[in-house]
Amino acid sequence: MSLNLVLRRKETLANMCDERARMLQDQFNVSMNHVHALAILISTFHHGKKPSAIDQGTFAAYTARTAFERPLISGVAYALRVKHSERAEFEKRYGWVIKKMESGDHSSVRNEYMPENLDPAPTNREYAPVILSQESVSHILSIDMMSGKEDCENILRARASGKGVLTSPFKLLKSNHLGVVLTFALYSSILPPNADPDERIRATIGYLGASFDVETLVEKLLQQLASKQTIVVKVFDTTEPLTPITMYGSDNEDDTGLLHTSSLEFGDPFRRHEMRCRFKQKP
Ligand code: WA2
Repeated sequence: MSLNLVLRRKETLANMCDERARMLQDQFNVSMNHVHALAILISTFHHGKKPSAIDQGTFAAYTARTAFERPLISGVAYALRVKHSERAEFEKRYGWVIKKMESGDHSSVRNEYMPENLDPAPTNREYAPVILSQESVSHILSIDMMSGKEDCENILRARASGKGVLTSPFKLLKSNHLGVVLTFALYSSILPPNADPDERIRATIGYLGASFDVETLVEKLLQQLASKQTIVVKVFDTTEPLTPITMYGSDNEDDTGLLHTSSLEFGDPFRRHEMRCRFKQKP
């Protein structure tokens, strides 16, 4: 192959990869901004009004009608912070028991993710039961999100930082698809931007979360470009550079030589991500 052809091929791959990375990053960022706005909506109309102006019905209707604003998100949900001393009162008021998240593989029929099949959350210092959810993720209603490893880590990091934070890729409940969860903490008062972590933790009243179904929604996004025959796209969480975690794409593909890596910025400075693209066929 002539040098000229190699260079042209390399440039084509770089352009295609950068274009896809930019599209994904843009859709990620608009989705994240809209989830942030939903957190403010709950703060204003649920916590800020007595009685609350939002219940499960209005939240489900509003989030369904605004789903187009969050193209990569399969569902949003709101979990309340409940201290152990408030648990009995909370369960009486809502008329249900705080449930424990089932761990491991939940793809089988036995593990069909219905809140009524779940065990009560074991005693803990505090809980984060889901009280409002988009219909698409109603299977997490009443579940204590602090009983799931990835969700719990996200909750702790979100409330100490005051920023939107992301989990590393993991299998989401029910769908069993690879994805990540985005979490924003809600506070009892408007905190100054420089509030310290302890002050933030003390003022925390709840957590707004969104699940990015990366497996399904990135596939849909890439299909719009109709180039699946040409290149293979993968997305990695490279927070630990020596052990990248696959976020999108299958692991075994032929090595066709050329590889292009495009940077991705998903807005959580604690995590690194990148897109890697290859041609499907050798020239
Ligand atoms: N939402 C949807 N599916 C999930 C999930 C989740 N978390 N975790 C595992 N599968 C209510 O951070 C608070 C949403 C978590 C928020």
